Amino acid sequence: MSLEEIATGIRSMQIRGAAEIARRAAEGLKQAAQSYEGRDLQEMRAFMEAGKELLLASRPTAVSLWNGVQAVFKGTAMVGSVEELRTRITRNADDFIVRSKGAVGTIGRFGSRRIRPGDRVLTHCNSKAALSIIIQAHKDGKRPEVYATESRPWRQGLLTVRDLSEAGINSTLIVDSAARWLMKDIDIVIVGADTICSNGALINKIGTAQIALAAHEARVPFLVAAETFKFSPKTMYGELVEIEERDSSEVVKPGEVPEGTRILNPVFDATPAEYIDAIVTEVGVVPPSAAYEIIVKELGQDYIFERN
Ligand code: RUB
Repeated sequence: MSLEEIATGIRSMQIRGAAEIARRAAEGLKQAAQSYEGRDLQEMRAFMEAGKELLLASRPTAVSLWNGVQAVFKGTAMVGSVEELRTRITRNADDFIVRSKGAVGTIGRFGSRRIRPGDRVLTHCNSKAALSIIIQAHKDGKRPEVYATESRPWRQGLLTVRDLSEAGINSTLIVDSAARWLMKDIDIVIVGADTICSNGALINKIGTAQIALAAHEARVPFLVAAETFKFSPKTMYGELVEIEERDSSEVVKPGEVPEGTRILNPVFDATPAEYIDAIVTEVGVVPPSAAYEIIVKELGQDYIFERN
């Protein structure tokens, strides 16, 4: 797939989910580097930069895309030839993809320890990291009873129940507005992350924040499954996370509402750190207050230039 096709796929949601977006972008940049046929280093740098900008403009909220792209370009300023640049980008992209896939498995194993036999688990949207915990707990013989929200308007909940079914887990689908009603019967909530801010706030699929609020009210533990590349160095330098708003056609069909009705379609929201019990990462299960440390230790070195 060309970078244009990948960017279009991300924009149109054919490629979706924070980790998958990042991996596909890394793979695309690698292919682009390998397809460059010129011999001019400056020209190749400009070609790769254009590709990077195209990908970064495809969806604004998930920092995984930005972190993935940064990882691919790591150390490329030092290289002295087209061949070196190609090799460096290829190696970086491969490393990022392997590490990110490995992280999902590790998160599953760490997170499964937080699930007790027979726990009733609620999840939202379709997060491969959150599902890794649930599926691992199932494999560990804990037989969790899983509830999935529909996740309007894209209905990623249907993907979740399918993923669960393929793993041998029968689950229950609920409409989003049933989350608080159901909370009295839930033992633990597990969701994924698009971005974790330096103050520990979670940015994830719209509706996550109200599920967290309902969990907090009902004293139900709220767990976030997030690879370290979901943490945002940009927020450490003061940047706010842009919440993507998508087209109204995703919410209503033409003619369904009176003319002049405004449709708001924000697709992510922010859950404050105080509603999060723990974040399961591949480097450990941490409180949201550790976000700053994770950014500095796992990602910070690469973003030193941002300080200026
Ligand atoms: C997906 C979503 C997921 C996170 C984490 O939103 O909010 O919870 O991206 O997913 P969308 P993962 O469908 O709009 O991309 O754990 O798979 O990275």
